[in-house]
Amino acid sequence: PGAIRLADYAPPDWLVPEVSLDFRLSAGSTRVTSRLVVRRNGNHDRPLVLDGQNLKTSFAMLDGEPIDVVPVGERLEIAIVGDAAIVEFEVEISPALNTRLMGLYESEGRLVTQCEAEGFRAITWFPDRPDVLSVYTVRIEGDAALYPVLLSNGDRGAVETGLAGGRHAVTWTDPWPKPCYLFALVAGDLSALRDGFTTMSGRQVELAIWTSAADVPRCAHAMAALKASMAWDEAIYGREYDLGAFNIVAVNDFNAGAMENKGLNIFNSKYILADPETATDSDFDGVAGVVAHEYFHNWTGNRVTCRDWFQLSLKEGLTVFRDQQFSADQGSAAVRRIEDVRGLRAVQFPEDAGPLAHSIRPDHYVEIANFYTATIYNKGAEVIRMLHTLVGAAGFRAGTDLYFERHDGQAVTCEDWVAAMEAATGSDLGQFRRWYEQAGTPRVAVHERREAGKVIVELVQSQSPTPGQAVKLPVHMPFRMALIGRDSGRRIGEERVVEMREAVTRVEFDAVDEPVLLSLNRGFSAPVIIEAEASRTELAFLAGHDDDPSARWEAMQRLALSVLATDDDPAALVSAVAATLMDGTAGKLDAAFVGEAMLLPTESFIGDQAAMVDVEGIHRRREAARLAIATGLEAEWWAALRTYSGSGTALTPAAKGARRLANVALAYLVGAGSAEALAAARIQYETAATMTDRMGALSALVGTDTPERDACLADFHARFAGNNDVIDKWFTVQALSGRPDTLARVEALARHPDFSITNPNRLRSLVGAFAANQRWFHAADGAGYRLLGDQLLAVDRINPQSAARLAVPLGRWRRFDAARGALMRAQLERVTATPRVSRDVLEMASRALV
Ligand code: B3K
Ligand code: ZN
Repeated sequence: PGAIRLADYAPPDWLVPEVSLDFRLSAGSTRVTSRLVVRRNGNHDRPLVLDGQNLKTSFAMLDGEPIDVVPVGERLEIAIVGDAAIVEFEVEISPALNTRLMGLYESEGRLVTQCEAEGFRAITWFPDRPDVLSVYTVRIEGDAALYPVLLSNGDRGAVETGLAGGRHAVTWTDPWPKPCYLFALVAGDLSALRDGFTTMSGRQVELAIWTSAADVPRCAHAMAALKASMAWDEAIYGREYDLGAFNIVAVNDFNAGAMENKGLNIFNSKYILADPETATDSDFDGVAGVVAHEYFHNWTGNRVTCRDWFQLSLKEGLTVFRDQQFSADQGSAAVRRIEDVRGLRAVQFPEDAGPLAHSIRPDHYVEIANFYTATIYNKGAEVIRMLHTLVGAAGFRAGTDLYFERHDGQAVTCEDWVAAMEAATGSDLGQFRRWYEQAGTPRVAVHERREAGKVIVELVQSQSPTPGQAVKLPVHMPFRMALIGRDSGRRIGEERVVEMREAVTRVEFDAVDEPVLLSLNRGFSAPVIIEAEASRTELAFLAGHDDDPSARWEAMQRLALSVLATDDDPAALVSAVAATLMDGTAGKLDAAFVGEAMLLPTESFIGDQAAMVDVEGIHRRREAARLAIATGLEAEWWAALRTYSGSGTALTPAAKGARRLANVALAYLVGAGSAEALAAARIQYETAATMTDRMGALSALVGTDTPERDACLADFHARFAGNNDVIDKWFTVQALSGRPDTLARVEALARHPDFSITNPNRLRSLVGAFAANQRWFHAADGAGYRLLGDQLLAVDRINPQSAARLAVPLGRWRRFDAARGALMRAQLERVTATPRVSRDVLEMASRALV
């Protein structure tokens, strides 16, 4: 399939200032009539080009006269003589048969839309590109019993009741011009949790979160997060909401996490529904983070949108950064930053190091759905964060103000964003723009020496080639660093923000009379890989003393990686863990940080550090270290469990931190294997007041070979039968198990009546999770790869977007030994050789093979 190139971008030949849509809903066959006011854009004689997919067109009219339309593939050309015209269509679509979950589809009897990136073309003929902005009027008519609630973007207008055949209708108008990817419609039997918000200029906004009647109480956390987000965006960015209503709908079948449709956000229910009984602390954080993210898109995405899909990070990187800032402000900023960094390194770094590497502004793609990646989102957010660090909070605000002032109502580019930042702050971001073009993770090698008492540090940046990009130039980045006294354990002097630009940057610290250790890339100020020599003693010291939480956590990670890379006695790690744990119990560190620091790097992350992943060796050494930490500190873990458990259901940072640390303690205790620990886990499982604690006990038990494990797994399934988000957890916890029978269990679970490949969450909960289980997904005989290949091909016929995501883990084949690599490639080749495989999957599998 042909690639689409940034270099080929041309502005739209025709604009569509106004659209009216009329939906006559029915699950089997929905009729959509459309009326487009089109206007020639510029001086040319090219036809109007429209996109359409799976549309049964019953009539077309140009300026009121019927015309014959003959689509070529998924495009339709209409020759127009004047400079403006009215184009009308009636098409028929089938939501019930739409398993791709793009366009209008059915989920649990409701009708919902997903249009980003290119789903609107499955609803009606339209120039389906983000730089065509229109004002929409939408009439929705449907059976009043089946679809009592009818929602679309904007504000509700006329309501028609008592129509023939038990039907009713509602008309919505959205005054804000928007690209069609932000169009949304929802119809169904829904109940709302309602609330209100008064904006900074005193306007009233009606808020509603729609779901089934039974789930309404589970929307309270999302509602609180929505109100907090609205207030935060006013306080921090001066951005006010701009409609009289804000609606959110939770649905169970959804490809992504959520969607920022103007005034009508549609969410994967996983990111709305939460109560202590069914959601873990991290689920609660996920709900708040995604609600905030989608809300923040109202300005960064909707009011100012993307010119073309190459600019996706313009809205996504910026909006992720904004939601990260928001979450940091709401809870423990330090722990939040560590979690973001951990996520970035777990997913984005490997992406940047493999065949799927691309820059945050790619220059070509085959299927845009494949570019909703950790690079666009999370590395994109890191790039924005660096800008924030370079220009400072006030400069950044001046930059965003100017960006909104210049571009409100426009579809723009990453260049427009950087230019606004530059103009508002007077800074030179010329070299900084390379971050938008270059793929791959830069490395920074650190060399340190003393000259006349002064500490001289040389930072050397370099970057390996990535597919299609052989030459890399040095990038401009802020590198925060400080000195820590090796005797005093205190920071010496001020922290420095070094602006690296050249390949080599020399940094000089004034003479100090104490030996020092370097605290590097504090706050993870630049998304790079650090190469610095440090002994285990030095790392242990920094893990106990660095005054920057990210750097302190990083020292512990580096120490763990150093120990786990060898068969050495893990004693150094055990004592560093003990010291941090003691600092926690003594109240010197908060529990959430301690819980975070106690977690060993995952097997995948350990694997990422070496040129070749030693699957069995990593598992064996990590298990041995876990056992050493568990048995060496058994008394301390019991003490921690006693100190930190019983924090109830509160969602304060302190209570969440306590639960985290208590569950880490429980996991180590179960790992040490005493009967008392198993009994404690069983009791915690049974008496848990929160899903965090119930899941904590279940995860600890699931790796054991005990009757407790089987009893708790069975109870969990029975207890939460019918609750989709919780049953997903039941699949995931088993797919991630370290037990040797995991593969067989996953195979059996794939045949379980609750398993379904049509539901993206369920598919991810089992197959996606299993692919992250390094030890058993990478079983030497290739059975894990085969399972993934089978699932991928089965899903592809139903939902190509879901299927394409499953190709990613196989793309890491170069990092494994020849035998495994061949088995992984064999699955990718099997996929590319399958007839009628989707464009989504074909692109991913072919890129993964390179
Ligand atoms: N903008 C949507 C992404 C939809 C994904 C489509 N494949 C969600 C978000 O980033 O907010
Ligand atoms: Zn987004």
